Amino acid sequence: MARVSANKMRELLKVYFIMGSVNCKRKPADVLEEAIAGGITLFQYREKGARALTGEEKWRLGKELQAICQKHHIPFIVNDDVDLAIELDADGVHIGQEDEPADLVRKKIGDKILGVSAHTIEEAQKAVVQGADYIGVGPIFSTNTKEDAKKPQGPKLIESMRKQGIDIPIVGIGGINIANAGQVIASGADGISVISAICLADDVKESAAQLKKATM
Ligand code: TZP
Ligand code: MG
Repeated sequence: MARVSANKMRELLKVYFIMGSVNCKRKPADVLEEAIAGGITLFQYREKGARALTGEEKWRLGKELQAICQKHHIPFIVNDDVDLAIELDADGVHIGQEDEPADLVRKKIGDKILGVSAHTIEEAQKAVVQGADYIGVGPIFSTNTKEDAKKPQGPKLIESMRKQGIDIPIVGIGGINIANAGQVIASGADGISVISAICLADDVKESAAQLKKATM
């Protein structure tokens, strides 16, 4: 397969749901099924933090969630763990600035989707050169989900990246919910990525659907 086109990537980023066992109060497979029913467009398996699964168990949950994504034709992205992404033959991988350099990851994964977290214009420019298909920008708003999150940047960061000519697909992340999702899109993002706004919602399907509406 060829590299995903930028236009296709922009579509996939609309409602990007990120989740691991640590984020869920219920069975992750059920949460994912409901989120897909609500209309999410992309999924990232992010098994991270205290009490995160490791080894065989991490692999097994990944396999289970990937099968659900495949059934519904939702691309399955693995966070950080390039080896796991290759082992599972995932659709892509998402890496941060502390992970292996993006150009080396690109060499390892071939045409799979490559996402890179970027917090500054310089990081964004570098990700483009190194072969990212999209960048994740944030935290936009304050978040309780990521323990080591940087200071919230507000939608202005995305706006200034666009003004400075960064035209790669961008997804905003961090503290995004139904009420503020529109601001993120208005700032120039192609989509929103969320953990708690879907994972911890009373009605997961409805919340995913409302988030989707907010991006249109
Ligand atoms: N990276 C920056 S903020 C964040 C990550 C993984 C956490 C996003 O979680 P939430 O619950 O949508 O704020
Ligand atoms: Mg990382």
